[in-house]
Amino acid sequence: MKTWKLTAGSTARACPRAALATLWLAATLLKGAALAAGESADAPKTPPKFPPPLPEAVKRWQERRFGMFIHWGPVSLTAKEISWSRGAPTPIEVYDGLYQRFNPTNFNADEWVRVAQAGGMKYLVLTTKHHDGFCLWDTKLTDYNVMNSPLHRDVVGELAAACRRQGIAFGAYYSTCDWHHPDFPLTSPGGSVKRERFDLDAYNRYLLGQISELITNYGPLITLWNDVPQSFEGRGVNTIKLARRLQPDILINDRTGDGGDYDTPEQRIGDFNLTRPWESCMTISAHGQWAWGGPEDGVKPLAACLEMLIAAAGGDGNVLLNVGPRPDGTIDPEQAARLKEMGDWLAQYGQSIYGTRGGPFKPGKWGASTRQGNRIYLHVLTWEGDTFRLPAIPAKVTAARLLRGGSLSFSQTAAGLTLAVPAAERAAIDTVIALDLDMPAMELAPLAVTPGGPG
Ligand code: JFZ
Repeated sequence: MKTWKLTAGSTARACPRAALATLWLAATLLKGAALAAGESADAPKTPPKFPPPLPEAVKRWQERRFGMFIHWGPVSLTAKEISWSRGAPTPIEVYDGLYQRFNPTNFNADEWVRVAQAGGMKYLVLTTKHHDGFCLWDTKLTDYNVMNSPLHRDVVGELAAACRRQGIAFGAYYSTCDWHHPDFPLTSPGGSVKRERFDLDAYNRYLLGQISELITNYGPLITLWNDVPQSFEGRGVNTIKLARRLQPDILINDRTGDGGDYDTPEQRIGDFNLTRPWESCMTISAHGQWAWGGPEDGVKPLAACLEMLIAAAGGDGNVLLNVGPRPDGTIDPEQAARLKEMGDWLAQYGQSIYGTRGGPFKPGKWGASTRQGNRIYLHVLTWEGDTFRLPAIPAKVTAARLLRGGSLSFSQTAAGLTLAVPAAERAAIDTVIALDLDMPAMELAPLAVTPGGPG
């Protein structure tokens, strides 16, 4: 059980984010200890508190594999982190007044979607409301929204429509906690300050009302992406029930206060898991910032970006890669250019990512494997010599080839598989090899590849 409560201790005041992270980690460790102590899969199952997702909805979402996360709002005017900079370094009154200057006249939803498409991304998730409480849509439930900024345009509505026009799925990030809302128990900085007066039931009604607006006015949504359910344990079930009632095929992430349909490892790639769906959320920013970080923020190298996607697909997970658009409404050309490079790679190798499942060879330093039909795709990232060895599989490999062409030698014995690709034939980042089998690749049990890389 994850706990999201914050104690208003001195550490929390000095560095709320770090304190929050520590609590999160402690909860995760406790959970691990409980599992080790025998609370295993065999333990009597408590009935699920909410209806499960539709399996076909999970499957369609997994097949997309790669999505664009967008963190945006008036905070982009400061180049500081969204919500976490409210209170420190930006004084609360200053932060809360930013929307009065929020006039990103170059915002063009179709252009954002084009950037996502060029990056090979198949869905898009926008921060409709982050922890700072500002709403990017025409909500009837608060005046603290984009219609009252000089922009005076429904950003969520325009983006949802552009996604529909261009055939990409749209999802809504909606922060569970709200450090601006007077009924929410915690406020800035970082949710570390407890309000004297609050009304969590009233806030929960507000949250449900807003989620209802988002699904009804801008749906169908591929996902409802809740975040940081401080004080919300036991209430998430209401969110999930409402969302499922309004849209039976919606997916809901695990940050509602009561879990959800998929896990969301943050700023790291999830572990290999074929049973529990997951999606890693990652920043393209070199400094790990979610919102616009200014012209010096920089982007991660192409190799790092592709390796995220390859390791995630190999572990059977998705990647939601974040951009932070600028205060003028455009996506930073440096971020867009990196995405275009990823899209160019996917245009060549997409068949080894989209619509595949992870395994059977578990991901590691060596690389990763994906599979579909009677085929395994090997993504070899690290070579130690020309030869590459893999453990034996109970299937006959009928053909082996380099996906982009070129020569490859291959043999299969009872001991395993041996592949050799001369250095000149290897790709700079990822050498993709297709192995055709005499049976469905999903029937193969997962296998670890020797640490340090085979060969
Ligand atoms: C959360 C947000 O706070 C962040 O701004 C961003 O939106 C990201 C996708 O999600 O990040 C978190 C959530 C929880 C912790 C740390 C960062 N935590 O509990 O330590």
